[in-house]
Amino acid sequence: MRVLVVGAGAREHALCSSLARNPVVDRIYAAPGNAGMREYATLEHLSVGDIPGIAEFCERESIDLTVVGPEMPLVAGLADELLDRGLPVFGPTRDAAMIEGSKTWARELCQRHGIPGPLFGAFTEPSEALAFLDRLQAPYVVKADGLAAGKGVTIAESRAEAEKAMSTDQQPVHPLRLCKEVRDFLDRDAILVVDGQEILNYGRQSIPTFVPRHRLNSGVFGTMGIGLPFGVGAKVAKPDNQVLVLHGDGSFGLNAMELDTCVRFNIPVVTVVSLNGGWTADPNREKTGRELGYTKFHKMAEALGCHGEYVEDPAQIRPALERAFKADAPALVNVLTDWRARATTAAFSVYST
Ligand SMILES: Cc1ncc(C[n+]2csc(CCOP(=O)(O)OP(=O)(O)O)c2C)c(N)n1
Ligand SMILES: [Mg+2]
Repeated sequence: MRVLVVGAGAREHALCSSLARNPVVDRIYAAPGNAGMREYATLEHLSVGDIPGIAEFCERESIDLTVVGPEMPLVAGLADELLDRGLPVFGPTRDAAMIEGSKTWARELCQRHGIPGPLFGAFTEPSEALAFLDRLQAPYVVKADGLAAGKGVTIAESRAEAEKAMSTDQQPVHPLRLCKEVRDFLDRDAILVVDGQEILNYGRQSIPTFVPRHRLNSGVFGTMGIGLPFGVGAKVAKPDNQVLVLHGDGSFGLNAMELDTCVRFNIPVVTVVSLNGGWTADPNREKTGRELGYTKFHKMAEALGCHGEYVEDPAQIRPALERAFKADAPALVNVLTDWRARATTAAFSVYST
């Protein structure tokens, strides 16, 4: 039997490895597959969305069974096309795949057929969504509609508590307040880059982005320093979108001279530095080598030809952001933040900075 596996991820790798153990399977193809699957399958340069291409390949190579991994081609009708041509396929038709194609559709289906599920609402207007939340009790689960595609969920423990923590006008500025100002300022299609540790964790927890690929992070604990370079690349790729890089002061220092690149090539990225005076927070003043001092990055930026802002008062963050985005030049907003503010996160490993 000749089998084609459509997809390129870990799921499809597992499918190939299981199929390979079946004695009736003589040959496996993967479209497009990945390098790890070579052990089991012949890789074909076909994208998962190329429905006619996949169907023609099946006919040409006399494929006996096609196994489809990802939901995107299923929702686009790959199984329907293969069935129309009399080609056996393991995977739901377009209509059936809709259950993975839209969360709203899936929830409505469950509701129609009395399948137990949580109370839910689907909204396109933020104000309506917020009004709905007022009727519920925390925690809330928030999901974006559209292809499931492993987008995940946001679980909000308490809206009021979160907003309260983010609204504090303490000085030095709490990083969450800085995040709130950034969140409230950004356009919906803004590109956000965050790098550092505390500020990355706070930012991840509190500033949403709404457009696929409009968020670039430095990862869980790694590749620190890529914030500004990512921002430069993003602004070159999408000059008409707001590009804001939210940086820890330590991580910013690693590639700070990219401000000069911005000036030389006229790339008006806005960098906001959470100036907490060191690597990560240190509430008990116990970390050796943590202190970096309070570098005048805004002065450095000005010296290089950027627009520079220094902010200590949380109420001044927004006006500074407005001036930075209007400056028509690369800009840096240096915000003095609290060295004690340590973000709480789920532990990924025993390693901690
Ligand atoms: C190149 C590199 N070096 C070291 C680390 C370890 N590390 C992760 S976050 C961090 C401190 C970040 O400090 P800062 O950028 O000031 O952000 P803050 O946590 O203070 O908000 C360090 C040292 C790393 N991830 N990457
Ligand atoms: Mg820092």
